[in-house]
Amino acid sequence: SPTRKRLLEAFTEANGEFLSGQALADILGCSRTAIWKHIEELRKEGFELEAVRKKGYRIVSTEDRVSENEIRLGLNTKFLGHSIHYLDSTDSTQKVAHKLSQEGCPEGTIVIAEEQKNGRGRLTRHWYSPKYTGVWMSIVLRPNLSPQKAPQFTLIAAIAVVQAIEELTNVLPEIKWPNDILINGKKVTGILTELQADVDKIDSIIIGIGINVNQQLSDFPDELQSIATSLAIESGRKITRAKLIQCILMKIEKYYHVYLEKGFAPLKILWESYAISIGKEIIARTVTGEIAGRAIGITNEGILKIEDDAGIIHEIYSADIEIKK
Ligand code: BTX
Repeated sequence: SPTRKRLLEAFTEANGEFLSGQALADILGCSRTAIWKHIEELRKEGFELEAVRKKGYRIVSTEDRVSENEIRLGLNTKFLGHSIHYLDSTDSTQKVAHKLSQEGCPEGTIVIAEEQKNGRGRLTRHWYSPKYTGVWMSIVLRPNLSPQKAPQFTLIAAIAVVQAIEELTNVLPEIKWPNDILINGKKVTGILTELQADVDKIDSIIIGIGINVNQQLSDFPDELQSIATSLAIESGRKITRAKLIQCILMKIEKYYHVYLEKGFAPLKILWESYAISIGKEIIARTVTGEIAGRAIGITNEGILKIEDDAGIIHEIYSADIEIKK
């Protein structure tokens, strides 16, 4: 609610100092009893508030949460993230977003969870999503396009995530086609784009973004320790997840507009500037087999082109890529 938003802003400005009940009531134009009720609500959400007689209230420390209020405060988008579904724990935000989309939720709806018990990767893979340390988010878009365009949205999301990471940390991530973002060769982000569509028209696109943010290496299970990393490990400091989410949403919205107005061409160039596999010898493992050759670029559809030793160009829709040394 607007009152809650202003209350949070007042505490943010007070910067840890006390605000009296009367001062808050004046700022918000409501009774002291109403203030007390809002404070209780904030407490339930995980804000640590201290109340001292004759002094008033202050926020001792805001726990790092990605609740609706924290995402909303400072989010400068036109539509993206205006409807937020926040869950403390869920199976998979993709699953929730699919359901909301079928029920007709507005474009730009997002689902965010503190933890996923059954996070999904591509095919039947699992995405490890421990509590309070990452960004586990799904975004519903409803572009009026043919389903063939869907892979482009993975690439648009990847551009947004790379730029947001660059803006909030001192590290420079790279994109590995189609859906991985790496830092120093280790996976920090996975993107999963799924569709609800007819044969010729997209009903909704559901972009799932998983980012390892504040984990330490020992927080990862053994099998991930050599292949995964987090922003905290790479940058050496804790990152506020809500800020990262806001930054990503603003960039996705920006590039979505560019896309709708100018098509994929300007984004393709931007994407290629962050991609590591282009120009390299690679092996692409698809569900039907392996193709080895040189990655020569992506098509205007976002599909990878590989030229093999015989000079034949293969177009790959989805694969796991190994870059040869
Ligand atoms: P992917 O199939 O490309 O990658 C999955 C593989 O990545 C796993 O088999 C494992 O080896 C590795 N992996 C699993 N968890 C992690 C992790 N936390 N960090 C690094 N590597 C990992 C990538 O699929 C797409 C992932 C999308 C996740 C988002 S989270 C929000 C949304 N909800 C949901 O259920 N999935 C998406």
